[in-house]
Amino acid sequence: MKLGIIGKPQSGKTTVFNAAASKQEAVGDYSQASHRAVIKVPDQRVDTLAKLVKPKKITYAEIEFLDSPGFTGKGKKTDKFEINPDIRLMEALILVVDGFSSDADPRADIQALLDEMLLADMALLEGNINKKSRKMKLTGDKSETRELDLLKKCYQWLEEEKPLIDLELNETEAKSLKGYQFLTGKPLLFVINVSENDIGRTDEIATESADLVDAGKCDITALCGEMEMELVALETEERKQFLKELGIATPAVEKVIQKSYALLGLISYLTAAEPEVRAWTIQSGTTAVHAAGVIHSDIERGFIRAEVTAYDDYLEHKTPAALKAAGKTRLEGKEYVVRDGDVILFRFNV
Ligand SMILES: Nc1nc2c(ncn2[C@@H]2O[C@H](COP(=O)(O)OP(=O)(O)O)[C@@H](O)[C@H]2O)c(=O)[nH]1
Ligand SMILES: [Mg+2]
Repeated sequence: MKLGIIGKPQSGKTTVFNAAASKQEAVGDYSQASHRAVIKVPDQRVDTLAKLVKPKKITYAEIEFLDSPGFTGKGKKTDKFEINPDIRLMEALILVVDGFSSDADPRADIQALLDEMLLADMALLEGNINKKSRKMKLTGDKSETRELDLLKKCYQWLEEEKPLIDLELNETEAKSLKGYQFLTGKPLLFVINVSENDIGRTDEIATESADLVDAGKCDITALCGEMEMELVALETEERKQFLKELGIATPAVEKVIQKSYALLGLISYLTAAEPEVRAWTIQSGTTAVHAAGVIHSDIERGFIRAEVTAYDDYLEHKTPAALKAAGKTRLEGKEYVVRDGDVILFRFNV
């Protein structure tokens, strides 16, 4: 999963990035530097299975974070968008909003960021519409008429201040738009970055602005980036203690990851064998045979069956033999729809 961190300058993007990726990049320096990191997704299920199976290797799912400047936070009043093209390649965007400074106005900032994303996509569309129209006029080539019409339809949609993720497209249309990587076509997670004093009010603060975002494709959460950044610098035990004292059940970074998974409709299944215990990320609704393909195309091609155990049953019975004896391991065929937390052993033949 690739997550882009954007927002206006000094909103705490790099702070949140550091917290998410356990990095120590400079914060508060007004620099326009981009940072990139790949992290292992914390997953208790992987840890627990590893304790039971004692594998040679443990592999977590991975997330790539890209912290990149690019928004002014001036909304419609802005006159330039210099978005790092790499941001367009991210699957979902995390928009960091200042909720800590004395003149913080999260609602206004969220609206401004939404406006700015609309304008950035409109600018991209306009450029392409002009280019295509000109080319068609010069060459008389009509082959791109359909795409041009589609781009115009998108432009009109944005003019009505609606994000492209809400525009219904058929498969062909979706395919021809994919390459443009429109910002408003991506799921968004707004992160309101609050001060230490408000650490106990994060839910309340998130709720105050929740009406601005469209549930399902957008989500909103609040955290204290600075505190989270300090947390990751601590040793595991120290961190646990610290969290407990603050009355925090899960570090906010994990919440951000969970919400991003949910927005993208992603789930994980697990494999638990002696060579390796591993989490695999798939789109929710994926069938067993395609889930197998995430491991290797040979397993998909030569798929015979999937031996599936629910994670909770695995915890209760602990070994494959006990699971089989208790009838907790099911044999499933190609069309079985994999669930989050399924522990799967694929049988295949190539
Ligand atoms: N009080 C407080 N200050 C923060 C928090 N997060 C960031 N800051 C401060 O805001 C400034 C900008 O942070 P930075 O991460 O560099 O913002 P960026 O420009 O969006 O990358 C720095 O001085 C940070 O120390 C926070 O959660 N609480
Ligand atoms: Mg920064």
